[in-house]
Amino acid sequence: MKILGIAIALAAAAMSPAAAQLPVATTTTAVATPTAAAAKPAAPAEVIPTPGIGQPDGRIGLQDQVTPIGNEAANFHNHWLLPLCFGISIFVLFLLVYAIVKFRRGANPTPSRNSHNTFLEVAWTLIPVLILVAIAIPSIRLLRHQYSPPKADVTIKVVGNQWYWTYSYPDNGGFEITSNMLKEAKDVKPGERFRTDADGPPMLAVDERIVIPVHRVVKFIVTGADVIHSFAVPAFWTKMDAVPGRLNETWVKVDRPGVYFGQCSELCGARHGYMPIAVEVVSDVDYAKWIASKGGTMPSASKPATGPDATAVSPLSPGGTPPAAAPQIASAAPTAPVQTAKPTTAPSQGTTSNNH
Ligand SMILES: [Cu+2]
Repeated sequence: MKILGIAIALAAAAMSPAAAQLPVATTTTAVATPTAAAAKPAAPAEVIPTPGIGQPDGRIGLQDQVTPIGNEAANFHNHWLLPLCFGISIFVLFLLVYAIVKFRRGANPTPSRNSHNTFLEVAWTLIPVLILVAIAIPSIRLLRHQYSPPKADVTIKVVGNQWYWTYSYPDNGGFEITSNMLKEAKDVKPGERFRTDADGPPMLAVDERIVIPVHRVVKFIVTGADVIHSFAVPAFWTKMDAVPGRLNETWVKVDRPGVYFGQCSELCGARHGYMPIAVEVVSDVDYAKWIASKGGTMPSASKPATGPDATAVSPLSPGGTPPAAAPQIASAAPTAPVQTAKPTTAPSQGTTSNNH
């Protein structure tokens, strides 16, 4: 009910020009602490995207996969489904051409009177059944792996909005970031931030990336604030609808650090094509630094989780719930309110987007 309430509030707010302000305001109250005056720790340097990894580069086929599920699914597709489709298509084409040529009227003035052939009938029933079984077994195995996720180390709530994404980190103090597409230099007002190649390709780069730790199980809880969106990152083999009033869940475990791009994949209105997704995958240490720079806390962190051993001694998530996070916020020294952690970003651009 609480989530539904938030969704309704967001939907209502989306009708006013101040829509994008709301998530920020809510977040600020959530993490405001007596330590608000403390200096904001520096965020780790932004990761530069690698061309051809986590983004389209003109090649035909699937993007290189960086999750175990993605690898399993891509292997199934590339080495089993695709050859099978190709083989069946070629075989049917051969039969067609063979029948057209061999049994043409000119070569057969007296047509054959055959109507039954037991061997052929058994074969053309049995072989397709075997092919379907051969597809079903790896397919169901893949589904089982996909839908039985390991225990999550990090949980992130993903909300689709017209037309930007907000991400909140309930395990890390509940702060929220708003992610807007970066415009090209020619499209911005003087002084406004624009896209550079360090941010990513045009139409995919965003001002605030989601940051997740490498080799960790990250659970995404996905919902929509206004209409149905879809949270999709091709290199992770992830695509999950963001439906208002409903919580969907998906997960990833990324094997290599880097930046991976995706897009909203459900037609959601006029600027559907302008709400990309960018995920930055970093080491545990950099993840803890980034969390601290946003005013968040690491679960069960009695000391600031910025040292090299910090994440080694404290697992990223003990399965903590939001109430458990409250004392952690108070005990973590280098926190700052999220408002100060977002100097250049979303609210203004979010509002701009809505005005288009
Ligand atoms: Cu959308």
